[in-house]
Amino acid sequence: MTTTIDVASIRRDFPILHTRVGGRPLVYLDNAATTQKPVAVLSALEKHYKESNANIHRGVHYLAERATDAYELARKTVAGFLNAARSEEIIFVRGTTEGINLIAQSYGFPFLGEGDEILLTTMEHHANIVPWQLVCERNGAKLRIIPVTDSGELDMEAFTALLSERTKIVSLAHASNALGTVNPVKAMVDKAHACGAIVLLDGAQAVGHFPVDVQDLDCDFYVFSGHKLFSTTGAGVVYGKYDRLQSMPPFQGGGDMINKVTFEKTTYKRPPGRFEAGTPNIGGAVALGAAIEYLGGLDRLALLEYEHDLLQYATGLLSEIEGLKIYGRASEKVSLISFTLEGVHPHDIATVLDADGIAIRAGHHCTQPLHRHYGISATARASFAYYNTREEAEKLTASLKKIKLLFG
Ligand code: 7TS
Repeated sequence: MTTTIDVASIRRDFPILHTRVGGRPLVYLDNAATTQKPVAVLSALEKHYKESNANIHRGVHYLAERATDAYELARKTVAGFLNAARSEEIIFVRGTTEGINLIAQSYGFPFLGEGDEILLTTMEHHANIVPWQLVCERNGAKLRIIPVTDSGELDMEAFTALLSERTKIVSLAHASNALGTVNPVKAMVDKAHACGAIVLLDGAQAVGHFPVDVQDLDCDFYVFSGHKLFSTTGAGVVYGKYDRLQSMPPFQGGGDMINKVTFEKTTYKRPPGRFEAGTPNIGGAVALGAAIEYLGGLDRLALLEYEHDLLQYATGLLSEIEGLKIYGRASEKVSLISFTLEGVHPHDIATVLDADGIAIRAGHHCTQPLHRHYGISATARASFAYYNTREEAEKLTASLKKIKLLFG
C-alpha cells in the first residue's frame, strides 16, 4: 500500500464515523450523496454563531462587521481553492443545483435563442439536465447529447462531431456521480472554445476528490456543493469568469443585490453581489471556508493516491463476486463503484447492507437517462472518501457475498 496519510488520525477528526449501527461500527460509503464533516467545520460553525452572528453587508455594528468579514474571507478562501483570478468571481448559492439554475436563467434565458444548441452528456445528473430543458422550452434552443461508451467514458469523436457554430454552451460533469468517470474537461473546453461555445463544469463530484484549477481548465463556469466537500448543506459555489458574470442579469431579485431601487427602475450591484439576493447562508459560507482550510492542512495529492488505491482494491474485491456487474470502468475514476448483483434488487442490497451497518445508496442516483442507456432502472453505489479504509471495503464485500447466498 502506497499511502502516506494517517487515516486513523483523520478518522478521529470526523465524530460521526464512530457511530454504531445496531451494535456494529458504521461503514459510511455514501460520500457521493454527502460527505461527513470534520470537527474543524463543526467548530467553525458553532464559533460563528456564538461569536459573530449578525446579518451581513448592512449593519455598521461590531457583530455585523465581524460577520461580513467572515463571509467575505470565505469567498477569498474559495477563490484560492479554485485558483480563481479574483474573489468577485465567486458567488455563494445553495448548492450545485441552484448554481446551474442560476447560469441557465441568467445566461441561458437572455443569450440563447431558436436554433442554438446546448451540449450535455448522457451521464449528467438531473440538476444538469432539467435547468437546460427549461431554457429550451422558453427560448427554442435544443439539447444535444454526447453519448457514453460501454466503459462509461465520453465518446470524444461524437463530441467533436456534435460541436458546431450552433453550440452555445457545453455543460457537463467534471466527474460522474453514477459512473465515477473523470471527464477530459480541459481538452473539451479547448474544443468548445474553438467553436465559440462556453463551458460549464459541474464539479459536485470532483472537488472532494482532487484539486481543481479553474484558470488552468479555462472553463467559463464551475459549480459545486459545500456538503460534498466536507462542509454543511445549503451552501455552494458558482465560479464564473468576471466579464461573463458582468454581462449577465440577476437570477433573483431582492435585498442586497441592488445599487438603487425606484418604482420606475432598479440598478444592480456588480458581481458577485448582483447574484446574491437576500440573506445568504452566512454560517454555511464560513463553514465551507473552514472545510477548505481543513483540506489545506492535508496532503491532497496523497489523499488522491490513497483513494485511488482504495478504489482499485475495492474494485478487485467486488469483481470476484459472481453475478456482480460494475457500471463505470473508465481509466480515470473518482472513488465510487456502481454495481448490480444478479437476482437482487439494488434497494434490497442497500437494506441488507444497512443491517450490517454499511451505508450505500441504491436507485438511479438522479441519472435516469444514463440508467436507461444501460437498460437498467437502478444500481447500488458504494462511494468512498479519504477517511474510508480497506477494512471497510472488505466488510462491504463480505456482506455482499452473504446477500448473494441469501438471495441466490
Ligand atoms: N451534480 C452532480 C454530479 C451530483 O452528483 C449532484 C448530487 C448534483 C449535481 C446536485 O447537487 P446538490 O448538492 O445541489 O443536490 N448528487 C447526489 C448523488 O449522487 N447522491 O445524492 C446526491
